Amino acid sequence: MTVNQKPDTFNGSKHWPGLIKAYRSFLPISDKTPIITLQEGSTPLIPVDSISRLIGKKVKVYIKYDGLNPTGSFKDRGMTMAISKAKEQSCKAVICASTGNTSASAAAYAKRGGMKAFVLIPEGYVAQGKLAQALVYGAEVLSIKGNFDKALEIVQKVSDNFPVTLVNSVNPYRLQGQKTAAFEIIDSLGESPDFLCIPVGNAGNITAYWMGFNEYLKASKSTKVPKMMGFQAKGSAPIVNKKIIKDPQTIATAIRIGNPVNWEKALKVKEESNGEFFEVSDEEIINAYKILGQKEGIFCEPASAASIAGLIKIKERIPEESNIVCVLTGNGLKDPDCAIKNNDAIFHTNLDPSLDSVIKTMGL
Ligand code: AN7
Repeated sequence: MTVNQKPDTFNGSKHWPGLIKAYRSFLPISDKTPIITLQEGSTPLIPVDSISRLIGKKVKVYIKYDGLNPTGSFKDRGMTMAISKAKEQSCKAVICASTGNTSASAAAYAKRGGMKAFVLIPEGYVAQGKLAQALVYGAEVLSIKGNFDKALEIVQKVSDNFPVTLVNSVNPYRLQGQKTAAFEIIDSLGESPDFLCIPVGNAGNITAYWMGFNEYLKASKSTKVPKMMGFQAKGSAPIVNKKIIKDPQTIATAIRIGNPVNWEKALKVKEESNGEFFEVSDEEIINAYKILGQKEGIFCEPASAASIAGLIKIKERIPEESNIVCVLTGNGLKDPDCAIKNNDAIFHTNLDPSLDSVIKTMGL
């Protein structure tokens, strides 16, 4: 199986129109829906040979680099749908709880659609890049002295009682948009992979991918579906441990979630796909994060590296010659603090600004 080049024309034009127009016939869109888009989607599927070699057994590993979406995460796939439908329903304001990426995406798309965006975030646990985005896109940011799960509880009540649309993944349009990532993988490979490895927080994305793989199977675009392998961060792994985590902890703040809203759906995905859930430690996450950076030139945020960390952890279970796609959900630039603290670079500082000192330091 080889990766097909994306066609360089789309409906006769060289311009990718965004995922709603590209996959319109698979989405709940009518002629009346105003399409609010930043031309999200069409992200690269990149072979990562150093990871393939690490797994061995002639497997082929690809990453779906969804950190290359307009606001740097997969959330844009769901947000173009959620905000377009909110606009269709004449909504004036949206709200979400977020570990960071949803707030950045909601803010960007709401503003593009001429709406207000309110975002609730857990104080002290949102990576700097994500907070910067929400502020620059002009969201109203409400930072609470509590975790994501508490924030979600509050925004659900706000949207139940006030004319503000909830754009967390309980909004069904979010998953509709996110399922297009599965379409793109099959469009690139010409077939479904054997395994999909994906980080799990609220378990919306794993649910959306499973929907996408099944819809493409039904449309005869593929002949099989993958085993869905979900990875949670140790310390924030309620599904793996079969219990709500009151005070979730992990370096991967994006998936620092103790009571996933799509928990039941995730269990169904696991069962139907013959998949499995595992937890990966912060150490395993950072190891995968560094391999991607140093060996592949790919920079993702720590939560995303959980998919690669998970694959490495379960490599004994992977059969020979499997095709595996690992989803990299968010861009590395989202979390510069993590990057600065966790790398093996040689970084010389305080040098004299002279040719001599530079040459000497370089060992030439
Ligand atoms: C990079 O932004 O929940 O399992 O509020 O940002 O669908 O929740 C983020 C989740 C994986 C988990 N990777 O996806 C939020 C939020 C990244 C993420 C997940 C998130 P789900």
